[in-house]
Formats: sequence, structure tokens, C-alpha cells
Amino acid sequence: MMVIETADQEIFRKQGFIHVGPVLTAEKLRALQNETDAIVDAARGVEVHNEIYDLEATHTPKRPRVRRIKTPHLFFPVFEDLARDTAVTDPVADLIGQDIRLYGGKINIKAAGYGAPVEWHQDWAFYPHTNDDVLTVCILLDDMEVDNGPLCIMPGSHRGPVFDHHSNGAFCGALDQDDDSLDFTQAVPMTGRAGDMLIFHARAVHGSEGNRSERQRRLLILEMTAADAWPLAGLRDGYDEFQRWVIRGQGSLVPRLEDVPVRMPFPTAVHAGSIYENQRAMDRHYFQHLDAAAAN
Ligand SMILES: O=C(O)CCC(=O)C(=O)O
Repeated sequence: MMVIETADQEIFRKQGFIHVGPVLTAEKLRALQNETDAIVDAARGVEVHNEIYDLEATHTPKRPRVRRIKTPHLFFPVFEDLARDTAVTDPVADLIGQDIRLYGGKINIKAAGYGAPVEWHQDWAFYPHTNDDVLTVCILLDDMEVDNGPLCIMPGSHRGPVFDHHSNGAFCGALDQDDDSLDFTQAVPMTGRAGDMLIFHARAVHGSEGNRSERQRRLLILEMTAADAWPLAGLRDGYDEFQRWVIRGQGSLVPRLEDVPVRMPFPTAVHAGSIYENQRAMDRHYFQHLDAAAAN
């Protein structure tokens, strides 16, 4: 049975995103929130970014400020279980078919009052594949509202070019703002309730401002691809790991090749480790960064 009806699939193909609606029971949502809280608490004492934590510039070991939990599905079973749950993969299958790979994941945490913005970009610029059945699947861990740094998406941009994400000759994970073909005032804020799922196409241009509100905004992001989409930059962790993350259906040794626009993310970013770090190399930021002010 379809979760995303044919008419809504059409809308997705046209605009590049869809608000699927609630996919978690209250109990499951609470479990994910509690696990996230515990992981953030455990950042006390952590000095620098590591394989789990990406930290705000104003983080200190005594006053932990976590900006992102990296690849939670690799370290915390509750997130792997969720990614494999049919409540999550059924809607994805409606859009890209039954054979699905989890390519990556993260929890972006926009803390109340200072949580960091994410500059405009296309996920596709980070990980182009042999075909673009590549989706970003978001599960809201808190209500996402207009004032707590909602993810905003440029409708229809997934059908356009892959933009230049380079600055001073290296990948910087953000759009070159000299390109005036995009009017960011047209971006749609993806507001919703905790427990909702949103899906957008990896080629869609998106970003989010800092969190000025008094409510945190945590967003679990699962990058999912058709299992016959192969990453053009190669297998990060080798073949066995690549196939281990086929979370539904079958993997394939026959990549599906489509005529899709591609730009490779090389030379690699000057600041490595996360999109937030990559974007530090940009010359001009679009969004205001609130963390320095909040540290005082
Ligand atoms: O958390 C957000 O608002 C944006 C997420 C995003 O685009 C990313 O992490 O690549």
C-alpha cells in the first residue's frame, strides 16, 4: 500500500520536497529525544570535534554545546532501528523504489538562542551518485517553527543545475552567492511537529538560519539512496560496509547510470569534519551566526 499517493508523488517530483506527516508513536519519539539528550550530556568533558560530536565554536568541556551528532546510526542502535523501520522506509520506497541504502545520517541540533545556521547548499554537491534517486529524509525531534531555525527549501531547484560549492579553489559546502539565478526569499520553511517526517530531493537547494527562539530544534537526517545509485567519489568505507547499509530490498553490482548534472567536491574542504566546518571557508555568509553573541 502506498503511503505517498500518486498525486503527492507528482507534487514531490515538481517541487522537490514533501511533508509526509507523523511517523513516530509518542513513545518512540520520547525514546529518541531521551537518547539524544543523553548523547548531548555525554559531551561534557569533550574538548574537540570527534567521530560523534561536531561542536559549536563556543563549546567548552564545562559548558558543552553540541551542533551535530554525527552518524548516530553507527553508534546508537535506536537510530539504526529507526532507519530500518518500515514506518520510515515505506514513504521512501514510494519515491525511489524498494531497494534502499542508508548512505549517511546526522542529528543537527539548533540549541535555543544560538544554534548555528546552515548556509544554502545542495546535498548532491557533497555526494553525487550515478543516478539522482537520492533523498534526504528528516525526522523532527522537536517542533520546527518559523522562529527556531527551520529547514528552508527552494521549490523546484532539484530540477536545475548543480551549483558551484567552492570558495578560493576548494570545496566549501555552500553555494557561490554570486549566482543570481536563485531568489532565496522564495524558500519554503518546512515547519512541522515533533515526530513528523519530511523528505527532500538531494539536488534541492536548502539552508536554515540560526535559532533565535527559546526552543531547541533537533532534526534527525537520514540520507537514503536507491540501492543501485553508486557514489561517484568511491566507497568511503569499502564494499562490505557499503552493502551492509542496504536497509531494504537488495543491493546491486550494476549501478544505474543516469544523465544527471554533477560537480565533484574536490579539492576537499579546507576545514573538514562537517558541513558547518566546510562552510567556515566561505567568503560571504548569508545567515547571521549567533553563537559568538550568545557566549557572552
Ligand atoms: O539542519 C538544518 O537545518 C539543515 C541541514 C542540512 O542541510 C545539512 O546538514 O546538510
